[in-house]
Amino acid sequence: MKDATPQPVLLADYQPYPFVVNEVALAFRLSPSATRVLSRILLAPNPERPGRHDLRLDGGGGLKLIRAAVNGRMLDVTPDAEGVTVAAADLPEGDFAFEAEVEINPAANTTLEGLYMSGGMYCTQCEAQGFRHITFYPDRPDVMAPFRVHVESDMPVLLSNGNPSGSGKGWAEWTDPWKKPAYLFALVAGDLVAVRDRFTTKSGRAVDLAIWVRKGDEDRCAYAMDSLKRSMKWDEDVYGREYDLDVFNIVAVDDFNMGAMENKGLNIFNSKLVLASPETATDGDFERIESVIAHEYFHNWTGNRITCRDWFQLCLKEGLTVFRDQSFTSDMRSAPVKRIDDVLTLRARQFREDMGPLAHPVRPESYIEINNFYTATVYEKGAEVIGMLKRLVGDEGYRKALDLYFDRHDGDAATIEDWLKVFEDATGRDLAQFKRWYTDAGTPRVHVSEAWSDGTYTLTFHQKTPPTPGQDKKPPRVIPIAVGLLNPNGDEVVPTTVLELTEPSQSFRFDGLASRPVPSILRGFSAPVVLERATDQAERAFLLAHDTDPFNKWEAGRALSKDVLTGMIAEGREPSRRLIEALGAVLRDESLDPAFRALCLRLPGEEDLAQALADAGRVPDPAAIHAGREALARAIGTGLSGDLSATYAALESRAPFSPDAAQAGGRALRLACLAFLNRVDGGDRAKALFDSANNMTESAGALGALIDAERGGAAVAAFHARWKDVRLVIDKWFTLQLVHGNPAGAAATARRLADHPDFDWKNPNRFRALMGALAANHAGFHDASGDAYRFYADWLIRLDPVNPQTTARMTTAFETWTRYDADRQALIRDELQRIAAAQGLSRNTGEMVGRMLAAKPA
Ligand code: 0A1
Ligand code: ZN
Repeated sequence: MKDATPQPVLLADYQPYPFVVNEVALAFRLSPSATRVLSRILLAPNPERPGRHDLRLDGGGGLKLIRAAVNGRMLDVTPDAEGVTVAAADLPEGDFAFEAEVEINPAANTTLEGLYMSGGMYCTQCEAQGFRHITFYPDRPDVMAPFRVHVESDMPVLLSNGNPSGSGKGWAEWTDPWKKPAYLFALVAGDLVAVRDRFTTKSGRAVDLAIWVRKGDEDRCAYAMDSLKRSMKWDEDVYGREYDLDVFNIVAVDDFNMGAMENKGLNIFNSKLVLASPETATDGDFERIESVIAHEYFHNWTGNRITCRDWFQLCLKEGLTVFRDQSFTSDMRSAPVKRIDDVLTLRARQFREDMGPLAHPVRPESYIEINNFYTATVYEKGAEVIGMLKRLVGDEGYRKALDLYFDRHDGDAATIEDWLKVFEDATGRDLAQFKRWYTDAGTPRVHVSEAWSDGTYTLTFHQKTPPTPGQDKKPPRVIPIAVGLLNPNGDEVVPTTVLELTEPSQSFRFDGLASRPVPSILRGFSAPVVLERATDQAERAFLLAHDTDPFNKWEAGRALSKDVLTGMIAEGREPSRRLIEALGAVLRDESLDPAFRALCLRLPGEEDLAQALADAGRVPDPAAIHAGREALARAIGTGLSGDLSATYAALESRAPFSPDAAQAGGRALRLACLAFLNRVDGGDRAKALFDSANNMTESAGALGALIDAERGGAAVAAFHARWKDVRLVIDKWFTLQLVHGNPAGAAATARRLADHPDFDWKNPNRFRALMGALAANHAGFHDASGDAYRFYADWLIRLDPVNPQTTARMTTAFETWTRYDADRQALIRDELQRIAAAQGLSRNTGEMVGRMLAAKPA
């Protein structure tokens, strides 16, 4: 697996492929350990690359070349480790057909990329570069072609991209009329059953929808199907985009490295993002299913019809598609709650990434292993950048630009330059400075100060972006800052206006005010920046009570909680009465959406507090953070016990379960109350809820609370006994035991659970359920003994040769290592070095630990 010295790929080196591919025909004879793949590829010289060129085709180590031919003439070629070359001299001058027969071994493929087997079925994953493990091909997104696929197998269900074009006993044929890059190729063969439905597009095309699952799972597909139909309708209504084939198939697989994959006409999903019933899935699971089904469906236009020229442009499809799925969820559920959730994720994952050794631009300029760049920066910050663009050009400008984008680039492999150009052409706006959001890494810090005299209020902003690996100097960016002003009595005197920062320092004046206003800055989180402003707890409490912007209302409470917690942790202060009263007021305010109240009541997590402390120049102490957060939760539980109990009791629902946002919000608020009450009632309510719950949201919530109250024992066993045959629920069983309870015992619990017969470590969901949960337990993972670090690194070393992609992603548990004390830094550095030195380490994991080790401790 190990390359001598893996060379980085550079954006600056891009060149078009010397050939165009006009057609691809593939034939598969499936067999678990010896599948034959026959390919016939029609090529022609690419006028963009004049002259004669060798034909270079990608093809990974697992391919056994049986024979190859050009225009029917056999070739005498020997593949190297990464592909095969046919010399220009062996190629005819004009069009020609390259044919090959290769043998591959899907049963031995544990990497879950290329063609592999999961639970007895064949399945593929080709993004980013999996197709080269199936056959020799120009495996790059700018080579697009129509595909015809013939499959022979004794499996009853044989699926591929496009429309079915023939079938008989033991074979099926599929034709995809839309040209596509190889990363969108998919093939599935298995003993599957379909849950079917139908959608008629606005121009009258009838589309047969099917979700393919294992027998017995059919009754957990309804929500995914409903989400699919709503996504199809939404994309027509909001973006004017219709579906373009006669069938749309979704397959659920248990072994999958990521969430899901948008293969043309044949989406493949991690089963956890398809299967759901009230008994087995939480409200969070339902919401995630809805959004990922939408995400993959939306890729049909943003990703498939218009794809990326090269992998540096990944955000072109991912940032835009995340932005689209976020808008969809906002329309389906509560927009303010969705915005707050998205910002929580952005800060927890992307800000963390942007502040550490793995920081990179939304459009990177170099990579060693592209699979390491499916990151929060490319996805989530990529979406934020589009949100800003929309804010700057307005809703109408955005719609015009998108119409132009689809019109101009349909069928293309496009770039960020193309994307920005449609906005410039549609709106007349110069986006040269805006482009820095794509090219410069790092989270800008925006410092605000204010002045007041004679009815004039002035806000002065300074922007500065800290250096990131490989980028020291950062010129100023365009930053849209949405601002509103409130009167001291709480009335809004200046409604939301968007200020555009373009300079390092800039002032904005508001005239004719009767009294000094209270500013509400960065409303709706109008830009992905860190806002720095000297303020006090009284003002935060005021905004929590009065701000008309729901995001900033929540943000004020959040900032207040963080101030109080960091004061408790770093300076030994007492829990704040003001905070407890302010939270009490929110809790009692029935005019507010329960889901919003639940968010306001959720205390910042320990990782978030570590980040806040590090940001303020302090060294975070994980045990002290845990203790401080516990102390505040207890103080709130005691201080608000009456209100919390009343709300908890009032929210008990007798209605039949529905996963809709309204019911889910009620459950979220109820569990938020339980989190505090649990600290004062010794787990009694949690026990009663666990015994009576008829849905997974409450069942899992109650089990977590019982473990926190150190009363988990019998419930943990009962939960396992009840769900032992439902994999996705057993994943939760592993996770709950690691994210709850006394962190001092987390590493020991992890060791014990890794010995459990259900710990099927080669299954990525199960591996993450245990290891990911350990890493998510901040105080447990960072226990001063270093035991958790060691255990975690041991497992990464073990997983790497089996599944390098998942291993590499999970190394990010260590990405924050430089923020801790010297002892912890030394412990983590040792583990990173131990991983780096592992025999035959993959390029994926090697790149990640190499970048992390290059970081200089603060
Ligand atoms: N394009 C998919 C994500 C994805 C990426 C890589 C994969 O395998 C390495 C799998 C899925 C999406 O955005 O949903
Ligand atoms: Zn995507």
